[in-house]
Amino acid sequence: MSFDPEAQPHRRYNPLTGEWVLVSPHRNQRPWQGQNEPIPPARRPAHDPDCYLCPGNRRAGGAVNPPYAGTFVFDNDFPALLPASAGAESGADAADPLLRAEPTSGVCRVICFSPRHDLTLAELDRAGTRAVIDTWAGETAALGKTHRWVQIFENKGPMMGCSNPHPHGQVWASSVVPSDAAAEDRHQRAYAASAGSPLLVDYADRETRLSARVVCQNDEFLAVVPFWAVWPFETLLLPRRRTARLCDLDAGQRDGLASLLHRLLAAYDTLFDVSLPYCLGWHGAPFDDQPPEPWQLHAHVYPPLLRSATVKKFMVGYEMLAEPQRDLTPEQAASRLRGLAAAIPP
Ligand code: H2U
Ligand code: ZN
Repeated sequence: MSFDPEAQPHRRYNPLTGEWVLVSPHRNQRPWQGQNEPIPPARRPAHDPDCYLCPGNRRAGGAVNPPYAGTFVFDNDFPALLPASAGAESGADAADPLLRAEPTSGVCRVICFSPRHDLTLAELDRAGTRAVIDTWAGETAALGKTHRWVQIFENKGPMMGCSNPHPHGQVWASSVVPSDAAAEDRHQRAYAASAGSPLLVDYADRETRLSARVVCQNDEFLAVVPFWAVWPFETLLLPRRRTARLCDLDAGQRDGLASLLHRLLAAYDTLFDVSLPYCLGWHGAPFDDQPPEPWQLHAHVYPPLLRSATVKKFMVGYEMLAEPQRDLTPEQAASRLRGLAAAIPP
């Protein structure tokens, strides 16, 4: 770089999506001088008789949850996608290029991470985290048989639109590869075709060598604040070995991921003395007729907070009309998270 990225405004390129982010480090030389406002943790019971997701309780749709002891998956009672009905996929009308629509079908499920109403993913023990990873992998394999895209995600905290504090995530599987996944697909295929190796495998090598954006790592996984991060404390989780999809992770990788995920999420919870809200989701190779090799499995974690438990980053103004912008540099965010992650006991 022919400029000082610590002091001068510059743009950074996201090679996964083809989008740019404006970085304005001069606006925020000391990003942590803002007050941290601790919020007392809300104590929750281990079982809440009014929770739709707790074992043995009745859901909003009327079904009763079994007395589950590990993870528990059920079909969303209010799904955004519906299974294909006969002939529904053939109704696309391309007659007017300005008024395009196409039918789409799919399945939406809810994944309860634990029967314990009072825990978060960050607070599960390693066997509990591993069970969540196994469930994510199992759902990916099962739904990938009949859908092109399987999106695993967790919305955590009311700030991220999460409807219930019971630890849970979702899986939406669709007949089409959605827009963001399609962009990552195009960029990873184009990169692999010209470089001869997967984009995110090369990127992980680069970040391991440079270390400035590494938050934590072990033999199987790496967590970095990506060079092109948009959200202040955004991270990207990458396997060290070539792995196209969640269901391809072997036992050693799953254990490594469980331990890295715990360290990262526990560190996040110490950042602003609050159980950190975030959106976490996995991207792996689509289940289409293309070879999966250009893809490297990865998770994006997007926490919305900027300066304290109560000050979030707003994606407004320039972000909505021009392109995303950040003040705190990814290197500053990584350095802060790295310190917190190092203090988490294994
Ligand atoms: P979120 O907290 O991320 O919104 O996920 C909760 C999902 O659980 C939501 O999609 C579903 C909602 O439709 N749900 C049920 O399927 N049954 C219920 O009884 C409550 C919530
Ligand atoms: Zn509950």
